[in-house]
Amino acid sequence: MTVAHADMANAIRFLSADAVQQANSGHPGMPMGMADVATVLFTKFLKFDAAQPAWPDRDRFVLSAGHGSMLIYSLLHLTGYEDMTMEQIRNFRQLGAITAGHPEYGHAQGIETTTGPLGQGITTAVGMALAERMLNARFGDDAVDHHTYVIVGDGCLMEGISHEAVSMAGHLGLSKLIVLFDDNDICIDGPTDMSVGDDQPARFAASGWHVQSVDGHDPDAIAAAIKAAKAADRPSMIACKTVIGRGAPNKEGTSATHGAPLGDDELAAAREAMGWPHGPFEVPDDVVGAWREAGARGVAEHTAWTARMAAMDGAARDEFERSVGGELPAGWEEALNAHKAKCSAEQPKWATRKASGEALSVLTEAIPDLIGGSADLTGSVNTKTPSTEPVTPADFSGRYIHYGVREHAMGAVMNGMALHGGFIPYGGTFLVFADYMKGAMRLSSLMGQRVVYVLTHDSIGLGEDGPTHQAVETVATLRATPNFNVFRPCDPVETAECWALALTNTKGPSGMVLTRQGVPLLRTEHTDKNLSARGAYVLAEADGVRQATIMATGSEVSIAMAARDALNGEGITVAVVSVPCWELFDAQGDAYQIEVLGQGVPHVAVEAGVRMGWDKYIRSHGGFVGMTGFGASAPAGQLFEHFGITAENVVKEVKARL
Ligand SMILES: Cc1ncc(C[n+]2csc(CCOP(=O)(O)OP(=O)(O)O)c2C)c(N)n1
Repeated sequence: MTVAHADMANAIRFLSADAVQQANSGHPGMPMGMADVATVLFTKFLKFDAAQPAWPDRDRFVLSAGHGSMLIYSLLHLTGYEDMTMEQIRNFRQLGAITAGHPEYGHAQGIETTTGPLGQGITTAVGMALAERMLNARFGDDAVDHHTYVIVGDGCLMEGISHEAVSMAGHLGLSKLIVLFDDNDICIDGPTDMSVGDDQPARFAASGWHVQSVDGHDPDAIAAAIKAAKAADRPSMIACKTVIGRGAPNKEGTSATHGAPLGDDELAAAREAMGWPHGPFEVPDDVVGAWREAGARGVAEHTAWTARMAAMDGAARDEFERSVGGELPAGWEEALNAHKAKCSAEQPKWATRKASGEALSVLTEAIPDLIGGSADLTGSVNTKTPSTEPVTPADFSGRYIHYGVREHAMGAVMNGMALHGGFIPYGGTFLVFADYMKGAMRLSSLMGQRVVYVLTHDSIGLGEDGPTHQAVETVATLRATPNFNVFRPCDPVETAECWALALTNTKGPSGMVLTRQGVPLLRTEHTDKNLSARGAYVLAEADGVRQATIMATGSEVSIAMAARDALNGEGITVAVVSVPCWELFDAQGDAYQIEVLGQGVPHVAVEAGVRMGWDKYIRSHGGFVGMTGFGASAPAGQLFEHFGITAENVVKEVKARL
């Protein structure tokens, strides 16, 4: 006996509403409203195998409207994902449960990305859909040929980042991206017409999308629309007209179903109205059986895929497995060490942004998984290399993405590429614009994704562009973000070392904070050892008993060295410590920190940014030379003088503490 669509959808509705009721917290309205759409998608279209959640060629499903997390938890439970037990559903939003308030990547299988900050999901999905096309261009249809489905609400589409995402996907013609819009006219404050009047289908169409509008409670209409979307040669958006909280007789269609449990009485009335006589967390066996069948629908396709992979040329298959597994290919370290040795020998006076570009030339040649890009600042941030040809709508075999002036999308799209697998994305903009993509950077950190943010023009050292462009606080905010490694290398050798550290960290993102202005080469003696790996090290020991320690990062390390020379001239012997990465230094523990910083001697730090955070190193009798406010517009040399970030002031700070 086949189970009716209505019963399948009601299983989602009531599991979701019951879990929210039990937790006394959460959002029942969205899962109840989108239950019909989700049922059609998961039972008829989505290519997945609940028993093998990591199958690389599965379709990706992203719940961009992450507040409706019970929708995905219900789906994962019903389709038979092993870890999504009824116990987990009952423990929705409780400590230790995998059913967190919003879907968290890594907590449960089948959650492809963390969502909750509205707009991130759809943009991350653009990155996944782009990665799919790029991996397809490398390995062919037999290995990679899948769709990315996204559920968005009005909230996601009001967020600015969604405009960047929609525009970018339309431009690239990502035809395997299908967005299902929960078009329910309700958000938290009430009806959406209080705050937005956009014609969403027209907006998507204007960006080159295929658009349709359907009754989101009519399973046949939904199925026909998804079928047409799959056949389209463009990304596709289906506006699904739904009733939020569908089934709750007194609350449906209102924002009362958003963000609060329905209450026992309303929940009982909903059971009555929808013909669902089962108790809380009860799903009848035939309905569970039908859902489990949906969860196993993809087994045949998965088996066929496995057979195609087995028949593939061995070298190609090995390469596919290596890149999807996130392993770096052999040989890159030797190439980078040769580059380091060359820098030490030739001593170029490059800006570190230029040094980064040179290191990337070596790395992108050795590592085909590296995908570069920039938010319309390619020539300034030095992210394009001879090995990375642009990705275009007509050819996805390239390795360089022109993100356009879309920093926020760049961050989220890079997250999507990293999550999809097969690629290590890096993207560049000016450090000060990290604020524009901070939402995505935070999610890279939270999800532990290997994404590298290239952040140039890192201080007043950029000069004439003035205070709007001169980051003073940005490095501190990035350092405050857990699991985000901030690298501020002092010269080309350290820059190469920091790139190596960023690429070998598979558990989180990195920021490469780089100068616009030239810096002298300080690491004149070559070693294959990565001296930046411990976060800080003695660059120049004191010529005698250490009387003080000067520590610095980036372009200020050379100022520290000049101060050391000046102090030496006065018979004061000080060491200079380069601190390219606080996070790695902090991970070393006390013994190494004391060894490097020295005990019982004054510490002076110099960095062309705010002091926040430095006190943990400069401790009680320390000094700081840096910025206390915004910068100014003038040539860089004058600005360093004007703001007192000079060797003379470092000398003064040291002497005042002796
Ligand atoms: C960036 C961001 N801002 C605000 C919120 C808080 N928030 C959660 S849901 C929501 C309203 C979403 O409305 P809609 O997408 O229409 O969802 P529905 O009410 O239909 O469930 C808001 C403002 C958030 N999660 N993310």
